[in-house]
Amino acid sequence: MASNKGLADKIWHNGQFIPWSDANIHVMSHVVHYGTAVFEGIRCYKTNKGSAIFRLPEHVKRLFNSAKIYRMTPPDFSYEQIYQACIDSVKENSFEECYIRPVIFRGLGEFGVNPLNSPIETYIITWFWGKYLGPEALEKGVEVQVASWNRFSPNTLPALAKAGANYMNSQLIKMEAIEHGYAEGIALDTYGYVSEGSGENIFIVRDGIIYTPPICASVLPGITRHSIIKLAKEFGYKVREEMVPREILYIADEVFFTGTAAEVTPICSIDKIHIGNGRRGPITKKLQEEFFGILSGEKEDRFGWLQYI
Ligand code: PPE
Repeated sequence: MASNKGLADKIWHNGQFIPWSDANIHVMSHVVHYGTAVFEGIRCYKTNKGSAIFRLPEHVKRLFNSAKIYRMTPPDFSYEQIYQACIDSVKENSFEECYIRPVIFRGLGEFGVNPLNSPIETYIITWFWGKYLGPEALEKGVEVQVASWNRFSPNTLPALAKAGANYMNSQLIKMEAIEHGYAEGIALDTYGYVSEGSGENIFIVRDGIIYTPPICASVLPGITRHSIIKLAKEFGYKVREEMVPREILYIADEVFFTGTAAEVTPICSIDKIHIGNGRRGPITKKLQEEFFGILSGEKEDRFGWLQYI
């Protein structure tokens, strides 16, 4: 593993590897003032057949989609080059497992809201990132609250773009949860339906049927979400992407979060109301075992999700 306490020694910047300590930007950069960034979060896992990146094509595609929405597609780098640069970043830093964070932003150029005259900078950062919601979360589950903050309304900040500025909303949700002693918050959309966590999608199990909010509920179209839907359907469960009223959360049999960082994390209580028996539920466990089984190489990668490096 790389030195630097789990941080990469080298960071990819506009086609070249530079030392960690040189990866700095000017305070007048557009992104600093206006949040002009789109990014990805990807995990590389240590499998029994070597290191492998999980669903790299989908992540790079989403990065380019986010950039397209904000008219900041890197002029000098193609999808294929960024794809390869993610693989190279893991190799260059000798990571066996790590988190990969490509970020595209507007740098130092013309000042003022208009972003078009500020250059597009692309970086790929890697580091070791452990369990997102605490070491015991995957088994014991987390205690969460419904946030007082909503996700953004349609046609305000585009939820389908993974943009830096969206995370100001996430930060409000997260800080409130932490202040109240919870691990995370679940935000509703502006119509009052369940949306997602500050950095995770959400699934609800009720009477053997699995529900998750549709993409029009101000959610990020999660790649883990997509993977869990696939696995659940393969097991024969009915999966419904439909609007979820808040109170279904409290009377659900199981609720869990999904995300690259959070992986598949059970939720044991919401607003101090126990979910099911207050422990990780059987369907959550089954999906976790299948998910982590593929990521460790123990179960067959029948969907071609792993890119060996
Ligand atoms: N919703 C939000 C708002 C979100 O940020 C993420 C990922 C997801 C859903 C799940 O998407 P996916 O990773 O494709 O399954 N959040 C990333 C950033 C977390 C952070 O704290 O930074 C992540 O999990 O990598």
